[in-house]
Amino acid sequence: MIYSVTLNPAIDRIIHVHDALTRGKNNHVSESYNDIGGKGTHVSVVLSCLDTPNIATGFIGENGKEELYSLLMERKVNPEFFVLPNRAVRQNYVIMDETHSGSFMITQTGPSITPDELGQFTTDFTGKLEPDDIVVFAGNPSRLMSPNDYGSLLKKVKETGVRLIVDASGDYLKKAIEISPTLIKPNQYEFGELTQKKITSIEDTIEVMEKSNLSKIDYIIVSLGKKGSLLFHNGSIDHVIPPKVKTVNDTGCGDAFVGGIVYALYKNFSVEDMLTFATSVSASKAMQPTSSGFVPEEARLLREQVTLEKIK
Ligand code: TA6
Repeated sequence: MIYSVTLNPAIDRIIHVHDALTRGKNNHVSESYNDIGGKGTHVSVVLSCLDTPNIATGFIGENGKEELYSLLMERKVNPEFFVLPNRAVRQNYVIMDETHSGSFMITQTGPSITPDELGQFTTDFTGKLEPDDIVVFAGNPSRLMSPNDYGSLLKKVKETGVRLIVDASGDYLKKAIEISPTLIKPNQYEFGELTQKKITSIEDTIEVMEKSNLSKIDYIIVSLGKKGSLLFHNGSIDHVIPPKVKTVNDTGCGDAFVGGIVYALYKNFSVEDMLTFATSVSASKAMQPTSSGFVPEEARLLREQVTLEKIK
């Protein structure tokens, strides 16, 4: 089974405004709608779009649970979250204007989790896991959870023998690499923060990677936005370049990419196929007005425009 773990899911309130979003001015809404927020949840939406059974888990506030569950089930995702009584699902705001130069993301902190609840979730979740499962922790927990608590949860999950994929940032990513997960996918900025190095180019990324002590991690994918992604695996380095698409909503493109990677690992694709597939999924996501989801047929056509370069 594939499990996506979102420790701090959200409902995204997506708002389009006329003209350019401007301070001090009354910005008029042209359109607004809601979608699934959080990152693991988006990985599950991609897998369900590909008719691949998966379970979306993590923590969820009691208030707002029904709305998020119905959004997930509309997308054929099977939610099995640990419910936090008397607390609310966080709401994030994704604002887009007519400049089409990317979204504004405003995110809430999310609910607190008691040590007992964390302990109970850890026991329940690790008790379900089988060694041939794939587990994806995507998105940071709420800032109310310490990196140490996050790290010990990951450690207990890793000890079950599953393939563990982590998409996190900052101190949470630092904690994750201590347990050598199967795959991490920092973006250029997060990789720079992790290695304490200023990274501005593909060459910088390769140089820093080759000097780093991250070799115990099977797959390291550094996403570079429109410049594509670099995959470091077994001493080889591959660079994938995405197709040019008309971006409608860039929110969740990184999550969709991770969803494509997970599907490819599950289907035992070659690393080349894994990269081109995930890149086409992410490109199709960019063309959607929502935060999550993609169109498989569209991704299939876009994949022909994806470029792969073997660097080493
Ligand atoms: O990656 C997109 C997204 O998951 C949005 O749906 C939005 O909810 C936000 O990012 C949440 O990010 P965070 O890092 O706060 O978990």
